[in-house]
Amino acid sequence: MSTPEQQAFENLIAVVSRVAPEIARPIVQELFDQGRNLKMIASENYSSLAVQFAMANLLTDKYAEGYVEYEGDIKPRRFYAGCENVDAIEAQTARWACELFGAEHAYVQPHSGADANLIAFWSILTNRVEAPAVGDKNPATMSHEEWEVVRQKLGNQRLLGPGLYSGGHLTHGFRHNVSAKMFEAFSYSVSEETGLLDYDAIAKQAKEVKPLILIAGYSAYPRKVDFAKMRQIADDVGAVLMVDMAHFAGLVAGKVFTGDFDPVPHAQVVTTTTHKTLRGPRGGMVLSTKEFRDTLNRGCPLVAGGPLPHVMAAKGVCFKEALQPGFRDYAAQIVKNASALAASLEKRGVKVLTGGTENHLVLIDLTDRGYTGRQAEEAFRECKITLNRNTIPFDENGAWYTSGLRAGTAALTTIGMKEAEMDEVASIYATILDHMESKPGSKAKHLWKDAGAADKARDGVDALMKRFSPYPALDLDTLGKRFLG
Ligand code: DSN
Repeated sequence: MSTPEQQAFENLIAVVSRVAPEIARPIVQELFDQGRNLKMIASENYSSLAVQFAMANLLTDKYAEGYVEYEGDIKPRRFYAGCENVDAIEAQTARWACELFGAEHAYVQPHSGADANLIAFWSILTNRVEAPAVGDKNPATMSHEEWEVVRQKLGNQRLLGPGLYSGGHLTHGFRHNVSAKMFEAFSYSVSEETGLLDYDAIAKQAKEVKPLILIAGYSAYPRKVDFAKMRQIADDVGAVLMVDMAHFAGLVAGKVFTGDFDPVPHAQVVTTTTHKTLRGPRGGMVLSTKEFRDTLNRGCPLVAGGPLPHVMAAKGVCFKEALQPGFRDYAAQIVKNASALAASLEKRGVKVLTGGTENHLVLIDLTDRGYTGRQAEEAFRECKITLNRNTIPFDENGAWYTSGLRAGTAALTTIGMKEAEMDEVASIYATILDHMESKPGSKAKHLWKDAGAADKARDGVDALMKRFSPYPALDLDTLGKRFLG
């Protein structure tokens, strides 16, 4: 087989290999790993080769600090010369982002989701706190004393976001993250009885805390969020609603989450990554109403340095792919698969948090099994399934060992798996979980009750992955012979 993709991939690796075979080899090895293991980390996916190739070029060399206005004619506002091609890429990518999500504004420069959240925080702080305090003065020419008053105000604001143990992200106010150091941060939890968000309790807490920013969104919550309700809660206390849709951006783009469950019409600021369910390159983005457009566009110098033009190009390819009608079928299938996986697991006695899922992820509760999430994560990897351990609400094992597992279906859906395959996957999960040694309190490496179970699980994965390929346009045998020997 010699497709254009095969030739391009081989040539690209050959060029790298001439300089650094030590780097070329693990790149090719990763291709084999991702094709042989079940890829079930809920925040990962397989991007297309078009997305990947858009990043593998000289755009990485270009400095383009500043931004480009893209409404109507392109108007560059750069700190560097020679950015015409990057202007065209950034403008096109931002326009596609607005079209895909129905957003008023898109800032496509953030390098990651954490970066996007930091830029969003500072854009809100600049608009809502700094601008009224500064008035028509220029911060750069204010006296030290005058600026100190503004700076104290900026550093004296409150954030209310989902707790880490209730599915929130580190950047939503976790003490070890800068978000809890720059804000006085408060967390809301899911209900202890149902594991679900309790909007009345969040509203009550918001009235007590009176935050500048209310965050909605999650990294590990298996249900839809009612963003219309969250906006009402924010409005009632004068807060800005910021939604982190990093995990479910693909479900928003694919119109699985609509109406009250689509964050874009309800939140003033929406942040995301582009590499999870959205299936693009590793990167971030912020969408907003017009109110925050100008402060977001000044992400540099506000927070960020130079953008990554090669990654913006790949984001553009991703958005164009997601605008195709087939993406809606893909997004719908991700959720059908997660739901089928949850049901098949429960049928086999595996406890699933909240009894199921409405999105791309399933959270498995290991509390009664006598081993930790960390031990289970290792056992799964040994059986060729890559997923991650995760805290569950009110977890007594802490964030390192944990009592849960998080599994996502975005990547397996990309390679064509459907509900029938999810039943096979659930059967392999049950084989692993039911044959791990139960040693309550042990933090040591996991043990098997029956070593044959691991072989059985691995055979199950091999049988499945023989029928699916992440990159049908690539001939792995040829690549393996040439680069792995
Ligand atoms: N690390 C991502 C996740 O796995 O959810 C979020 O940053």
